[in-house]
Amino acid sequence: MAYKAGFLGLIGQPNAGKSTLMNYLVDEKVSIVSSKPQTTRRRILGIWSTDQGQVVFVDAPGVIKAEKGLNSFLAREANEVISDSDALLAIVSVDEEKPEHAEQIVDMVAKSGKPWMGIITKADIEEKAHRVLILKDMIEKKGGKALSISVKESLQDSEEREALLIELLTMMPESPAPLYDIELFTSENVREMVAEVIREKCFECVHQEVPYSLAVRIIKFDENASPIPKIYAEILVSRESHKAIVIGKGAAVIKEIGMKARKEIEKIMDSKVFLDLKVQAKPEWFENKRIMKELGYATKSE
Ligand SMILES: Nc1nc2c(ncn2[C@@H]2O[C@H](COP(=O)(O)OP(=O)(O)OP(=O)(O)O)[C@@H](O)[C@H]2O)c(=O)[nH]1
Ligand SMILES: [Mg+2]
Repeated sequence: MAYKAGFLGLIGQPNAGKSTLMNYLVDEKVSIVSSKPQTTRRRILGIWSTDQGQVVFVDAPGVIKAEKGLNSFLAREANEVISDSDALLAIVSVDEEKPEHAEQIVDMVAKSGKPWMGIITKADIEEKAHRVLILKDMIEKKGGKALSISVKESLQDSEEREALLIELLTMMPESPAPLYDIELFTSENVREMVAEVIREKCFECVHQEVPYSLAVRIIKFDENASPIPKIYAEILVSRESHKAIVIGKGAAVIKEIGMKARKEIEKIMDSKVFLDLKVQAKPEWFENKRIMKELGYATKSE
């Protein structure tokens, strides 16, 4: 078989399980996950390499419609992933509230004219299990192959994972060489991963509208500090009232964010680290082009 390599875009509604699926497929925590929608904000690559080829998964923000600010960036990212990928996965969850939303995703993907497949996620949720067949039927009627998956149950089964990966590889175009170094499992650098982990913990520890207008900026990243690496990061919020929420009573919330983030950063860096978090209110930071660019929330054309 000829060597194959390409980009496989993951398209779905917010919270459908795209990032979870990508992490499962590359068998590494590459993209952050939370129980809240709109967790992923820009495309994140997860790479799987084998002797026969390479699949570069492109995890995208969930598909939303928005004209302004940060959300319009999210909307554009999802659309660009559709046009830039070699093949697509339509990710639909059994717990999606509105069935027409799942259909809308499958339509978008089918319309692209690219090779595609439908993946039904969260098949382990018993009360919603009857939806697996309904979704399968809908996907097949639109001309795609459908597969249901539960990351919760499949986690241990590396054979099932391997079989799916091989199948996904067949959707990739022929390529003279891998697109990325075969040793890599992501194109993200450590600094970017650290910022995302901190943001993930904010999604976990802070509620209501606060996490949606919050961003994380690494201020100083001193890997060679003695005796342990030192990381200074800033949590940007858009209002003073949000700042108080992120800090919490007696700084309880920020301490929890810091502790949870540090544990995970230590795993990524394979070393103890010093982590300093500051919260800064910058009204409407998402209207500021320079900050948006610095955070990676700007497209090439901006
Ligand atoms: N029960 C169950 N939960 C799942 C499964 N896959 C994902 N989840 C949960 O669904 C939630 C959303 O998962 P994400 O991977 O962050 O979803 P996403 O599609 O990347 O969401 P956005 O980035 O916000 O668009 C998390 O709480 C996951 O733990 C699954 O197979 N079974
Ligand atoms: Mg995501």
